[in-house]
Amino acid sequence: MRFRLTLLLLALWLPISVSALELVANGDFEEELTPAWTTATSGAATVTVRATTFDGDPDYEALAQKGTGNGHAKISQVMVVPSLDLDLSAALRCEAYSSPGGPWAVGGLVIDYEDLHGNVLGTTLIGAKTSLCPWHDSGTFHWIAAPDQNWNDYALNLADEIVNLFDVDPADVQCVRMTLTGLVGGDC
Ligand SMILES: [Ca+2]
Repeated sequence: MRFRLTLLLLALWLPISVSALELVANGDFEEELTPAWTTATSGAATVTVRATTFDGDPDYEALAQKGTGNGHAKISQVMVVPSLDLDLSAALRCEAYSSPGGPWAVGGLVIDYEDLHGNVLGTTLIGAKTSLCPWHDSGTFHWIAAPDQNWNDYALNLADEIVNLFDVDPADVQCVRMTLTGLVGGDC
């Protein structure tokens, strides 16, 4: 049996804020995922849940997981942003595996910079990928590699981060979409 799997086990704790304004609804997952978060899946063996048991604390975390076969599991939220001077913090545990010759896999947090019409202008991705993943840094894409498969804390200022996306004009960005993603193959 060929073993093709991507696992994304991640808790998102992301108080994204401008001054005292909290932009992410239910960012600690202490309430049911919907309606603040939207889940989407394709393919087999997908999981999009929240639970208290993914780390050692009694609070909730969220999991987006895609198992064997092409497809994805996503938990996302889009927010209108008054500016990109936003401090994002997230605790993530990101994993990606593939068998030799199998499809590539990605697990992580996708940050899409969008206009008001939902057009993606650029993307930052924090996560793990397998060696055949075709996504590489460009003028519209910046990869931040998870250092290992343990829980790690990340902190980004989005105005500073978007400088890495040199083909994106920050003034064009009006929305930010956060997506916990487990992805296998070219389906994204
Ligand atoms: Ca917990």
